[in-house]
Amino acid sequence: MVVGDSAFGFSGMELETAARYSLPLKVIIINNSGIQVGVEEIEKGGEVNDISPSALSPNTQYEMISHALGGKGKEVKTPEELETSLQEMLSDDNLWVLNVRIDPYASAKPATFSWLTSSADVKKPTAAASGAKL
Ligand SMILES: Cc1ncc(C[n+]2csc(CCOP(=O)(O)OP(=O)(O)O)c2C)c(N)n1
Ligand SMILES: [Mg+2]
Repeated sequence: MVVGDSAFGFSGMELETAARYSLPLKVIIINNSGIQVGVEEIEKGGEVNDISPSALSPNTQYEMISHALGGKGKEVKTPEELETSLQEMLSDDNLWVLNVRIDPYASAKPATFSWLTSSADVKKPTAAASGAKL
């Protein structure tokens, strides 16, 4: 399962379900420290009222939740670590969480599905091109 860091906040405790049923679920968290923007106020040590509710703490060790449940997990910060950690995770029969720390300021690639985003900078496919019938 590939999930954003904020989305993991919505559903992360389902890892307990996976652990309880001994399901070797593999979770890859794409961690950009929140919902796209706002982390700069946390990094500057800003006042609580200056911190956007869309920003999440960059140093949250999401992978430790898997350890707490008897699974395994790693924080990943480089492409090389991603490759070795993916290989380790996929050849292991445990519950796993990879906390993949990416640049919070990285721009998003254009989304393929127009219903997935309302960003003004995303070029939306036409109804014909997307195959939409409505
Ligand atoms: C159950 C549920 N609640 C709320 C939303 C609204 N929602 C869409 S994207 C999103 C947050 C996305 O943040 P993140 O998972 O960190 O991904 P990012 O955009 O940072 O890549 C939310 C709350 C949703 N889609 N589903
Ligand atoms: Mg995010």
